[in-house]
Amino acid sequence: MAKKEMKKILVTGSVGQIGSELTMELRKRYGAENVIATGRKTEPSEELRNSGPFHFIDVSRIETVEEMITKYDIDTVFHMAAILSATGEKNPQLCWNVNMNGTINILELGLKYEMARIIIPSSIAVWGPGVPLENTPQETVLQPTTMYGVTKVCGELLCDYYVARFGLDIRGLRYPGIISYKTLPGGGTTDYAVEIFYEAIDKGRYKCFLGPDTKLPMMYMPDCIEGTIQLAEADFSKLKHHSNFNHAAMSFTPAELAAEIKKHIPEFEITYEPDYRQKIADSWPNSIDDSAAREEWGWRPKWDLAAMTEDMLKHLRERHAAGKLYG
Ligand code: AKB
Repeated sequence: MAKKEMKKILVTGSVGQIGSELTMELRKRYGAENVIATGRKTEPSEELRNSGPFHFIDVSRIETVEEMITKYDIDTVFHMAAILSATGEKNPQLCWNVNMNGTINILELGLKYEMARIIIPSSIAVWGPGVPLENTPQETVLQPTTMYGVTKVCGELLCDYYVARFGLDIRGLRYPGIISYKTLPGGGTTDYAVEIFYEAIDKGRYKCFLGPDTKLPMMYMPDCIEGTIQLAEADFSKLKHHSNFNHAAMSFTPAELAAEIKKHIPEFEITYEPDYRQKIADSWPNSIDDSAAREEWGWRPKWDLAAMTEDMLKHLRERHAAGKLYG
């Protein structure tokens, strides 16, 4: 019989853009000593290392994960470690190895140690050409054209299989592009929407690797963290979906984001030089329908484009003034 409480939490990918902020919030809510942060290679920030346990592991090597689970009597995993879309296209085998072997290792250990809960995010990358581009429904054909998308579709199916076959409590959301000012993202197609803020402040101009009219679903980090924890804490018996909730907040194009930044930095200039990431972005929806998340666990985003832009610039200006824009 699985334990039901989330008491001892392991976060994989805790040095990454989402993992780093998620770990700090979980430490606030569940106690610093109860949240074990892990990463693969990148050194953690001082905040992350000094606020609770931190270890290096490799999610594709099951023994390194199992060592953490037995050492700390882990009952919950937030599995954030993944190779994202752009890096995945440069190195598809690495993407498959980390994303698929990492996921099945976590699921197998979840069974072996009768875990209370496992949270494994998915992404808007599950979609490919041919889906309705506006308000893409929860249930629609999943035919991604990137390796990252392939691993996310397989991951969703695998998670749902472990729920149905073994009764494991697994939850996951399809993240849009996530925007934040604490940790830079790496290897994604939506990363332009973070880089643009740093360069607007640092140089007053930005060369965007996507074209001006490339509309994509996006979300500010506080909404991402709140939604992730809200889903993790939701009543399992009320969930009809498990591993694949569409998770939405706002959608915009690079030109619309630049216009919003210009309201605060009138001299800001943007130019466009689309590269290989344009093709990836073109295969993803413009906006997604998150009504299943709203109905089944009460999801409501708080941040829109205007509020997010103002907040990003405020925090990054403070960092710039302190000579620490890039940390
Ligand atoms: C990426 O761009 O690859 C990620 C994602 C949308 O999952 N940010």
